[in-house]
Amino acid sequence: MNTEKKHQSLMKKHHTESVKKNLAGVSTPHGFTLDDAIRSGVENEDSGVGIYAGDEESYVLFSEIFDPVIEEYHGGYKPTDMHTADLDSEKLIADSIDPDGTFVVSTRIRVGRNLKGTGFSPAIKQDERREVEQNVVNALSTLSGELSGEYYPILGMNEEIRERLVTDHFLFKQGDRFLASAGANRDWPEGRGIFHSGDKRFLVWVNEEDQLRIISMQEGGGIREVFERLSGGIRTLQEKLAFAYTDHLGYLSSCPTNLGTAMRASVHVKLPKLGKNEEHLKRICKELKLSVRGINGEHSDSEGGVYDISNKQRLGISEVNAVNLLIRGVGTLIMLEKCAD
Ligand code: ADP
Ligand code: DAR
Repeated sequence: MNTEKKHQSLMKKHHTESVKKNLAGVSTPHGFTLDDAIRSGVENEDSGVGIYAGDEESYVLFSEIFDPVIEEYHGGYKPTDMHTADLDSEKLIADSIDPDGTFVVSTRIRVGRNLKGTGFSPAIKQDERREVEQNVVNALSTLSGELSGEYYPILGMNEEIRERLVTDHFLFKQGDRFLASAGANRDWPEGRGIFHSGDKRFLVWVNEEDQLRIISMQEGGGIREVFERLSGGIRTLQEKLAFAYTDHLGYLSSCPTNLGTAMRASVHVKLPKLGKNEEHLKRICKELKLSVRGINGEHSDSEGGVYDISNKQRLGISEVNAVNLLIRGVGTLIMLEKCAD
């Protein structure tokens, strides 16, 4: 008999009889219901969170379940707390995460954004997704200098080019089973695409898990350059696009794990000695408020002793503070790697 306790997602934990009773029959302006929101966690019993928002109204109308999920995932963030944004690179504590250039292979910072008043990936209809794509592409055409580039729809993209972009960590694949259950893969690949600058150091994913993933990345540990490129791109885009934002939850994302800054700042870093005991490495990272991933995206494995290390906290922390936390944490990991046998 399988005696192993079934993993319980945050959704399952907070999907109480009161929630079921009070939210039955409630739907958002995009026709999104509680059953729609929890479907991913119901269909994927190994979900860690298991709930997605279909639009900004989901976080208000379904707050009886979203609030406790958010509070538990984001380290006690209360329904009355306020989020503050800060993209001032002057407050960064270092120019490079690895000045000697011996451990950090590459640095990437991404933020998620969704357009105000629209359906998010689990609820958006086909015509609205096309409209979002067009509005974003129009805004991308205003980027200049090192940020200027081209938009490439995935629909009709040469398969060899698409595969190479994914292998080289630039492009996204169709959503995983969690996103599929959430409805984010409907009409794939129509309305999805990638914008990138000539040097592929500035990229924007269109209509992946969020409507925009704005990305700055480069080889090495030059965190200040990566941050300033990203904040410059965000500044230009928000002159043309209105992003869904509230003082309480910051930038609104389809998955509640990405609220607030909606930022994941990551390095691919060589930690072969610490990696010999991955559970110990994960415990150290937890202490440092860092997440550990493999190097080919979420749910992937490490390769060659290289790990994807990033900030865990996204909400209730500013962008500069999240990046400074990564800088300090990776510095500690590199020191421990040097001391390890
Ligand atoms: P997200 O896009 O939500 O940050 P993923 O873990 O799915 O997260 O990463 C998306 C893609 O970006 C993957 O191909 C991954 O390998 C790549 N990636 C993430 N961090 C880095 C990094 N520091 N250097 C190079 N590629 C990275
Ligand atoms: N796999 C889902 C979502 C976790 C966070 N990752 C995102 N949003 N890509 C889960 O509930 O475990």
